[in-house]
Amino acid sequence: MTRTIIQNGTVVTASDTFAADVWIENGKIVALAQAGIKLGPEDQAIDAKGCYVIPGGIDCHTHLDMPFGGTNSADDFDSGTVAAAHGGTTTIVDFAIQQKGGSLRAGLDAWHAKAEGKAAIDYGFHMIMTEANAGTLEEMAACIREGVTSFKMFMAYPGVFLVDDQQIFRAMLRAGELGGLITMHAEIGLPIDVLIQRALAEGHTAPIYHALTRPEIAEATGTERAIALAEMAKVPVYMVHLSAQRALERVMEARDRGLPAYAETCPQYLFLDEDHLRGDPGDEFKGAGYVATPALRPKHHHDHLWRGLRNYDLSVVATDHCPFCMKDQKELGRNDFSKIPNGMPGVETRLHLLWEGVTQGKISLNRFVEITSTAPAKIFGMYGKKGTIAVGADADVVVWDPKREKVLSKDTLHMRVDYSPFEGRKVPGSPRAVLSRGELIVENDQWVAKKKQGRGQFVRRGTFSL
Ligand code: DUC
Ligand code: ZN
Ligand code: ZN
Repeated sequence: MTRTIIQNGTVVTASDTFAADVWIENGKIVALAQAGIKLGPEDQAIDAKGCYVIPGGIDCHTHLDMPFGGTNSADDFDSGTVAAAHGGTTTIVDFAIQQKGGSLRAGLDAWHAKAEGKAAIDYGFHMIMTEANAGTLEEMAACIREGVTSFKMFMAYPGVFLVDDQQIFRAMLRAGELGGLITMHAEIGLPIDVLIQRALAEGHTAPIYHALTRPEIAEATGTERAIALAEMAKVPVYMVHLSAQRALERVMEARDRGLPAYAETCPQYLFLDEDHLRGDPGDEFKGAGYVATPALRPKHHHDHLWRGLRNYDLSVVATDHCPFCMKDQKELGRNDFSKIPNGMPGVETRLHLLWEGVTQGKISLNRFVEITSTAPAKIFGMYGKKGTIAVGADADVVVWDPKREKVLSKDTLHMRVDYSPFEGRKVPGSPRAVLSRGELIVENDQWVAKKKQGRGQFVRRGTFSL
């Protein structure tokens, strides 16, 4: 029987760092051993000398092939998952969408159809609920039985995604009965829309107005309200894409009171700031490449978010990967910032960027593993199978070379977009090898597995159990 051994590396989990070889059979980790086991002639050896051996990244927030803002996100399940793998991510959780007036079933079927035969790495789904009515509340049970155990609801985007507090509260109660988890886009969208209409009426059309019409307080208030609703329903709640100090303070306050309030942030909120939305002198529309929601914040928020990650007030770093090309897509909003499709590419660069945080002493090596893999696996019902290096786990493993520098650029990355928000940035580490269920899929920046499209499997996730 062919076995794979990852030799000479330092294994890093969320809790431990130790020298061990990792033995893999039939897609699973079967042993962690100190040197000494002899290789057979058939065994495949991967050298990890000088490298860290970490669990494959889990990006629990992506939007592949998503209709949004009058267009479709530029990566589909083929290009998006291949890009993820090149960056050391071996599992994604994407957002299926319930169309208004449609069923959860139809939304889920549509997302399975998008992913099957295309995804190159393993994937799960959250379900975006645009209506919580008797029918969809009933359907939540079927989603959970099928391994789609988390739901996203929006306080923003009136007429598109926004649901009112009563619907959110009903969905929370139902999730509580079933063991599901409600995740929230916690920005209060009704007043935001008034600010947008006022800015446009005053003739303000440039990308920076995306930030100026979505103030921090709108997110902080939404966060507080989401936590209050979850506290009333006696359920956990998870804030997606938290971007700002005051929103974080609401989460801290809740956690200090012992509430199961969780939050993720994203690399764009740790590394980029509001000034990027101003574009270049003479080319203010370049700022459109930085339009994502919530908006990028002034620089001083970065330190608060890093502190939140260190102190366990923020649990996860995901990407909210939702890429749109400048040409033809971001262009839709050239004369109206509110028509710029919302989102940025990121699924491939998350680990690279956070590694920079490790090298700068902002987070520890173990915390890096925890926020990029272990915590999302635990919160979203995959732990044991995904999210750690342990006997019995899927052999989703990254050999991370801390000395392998890389220049981030649209020309060196695999995401299907015509720009990179991090163009020209040199990052200090990169994957040397990436394995998915024991198969070597990326080595030295090259796709090396025989199969690509369709090799990824749907991950049936468990109920919330923290
Ligand atoms: N929220 C997301 O999570 N993704 C894209 C845009 C948005 O508002
Ligand atoms: Zn959102
Ligand atoms: Zn998103």
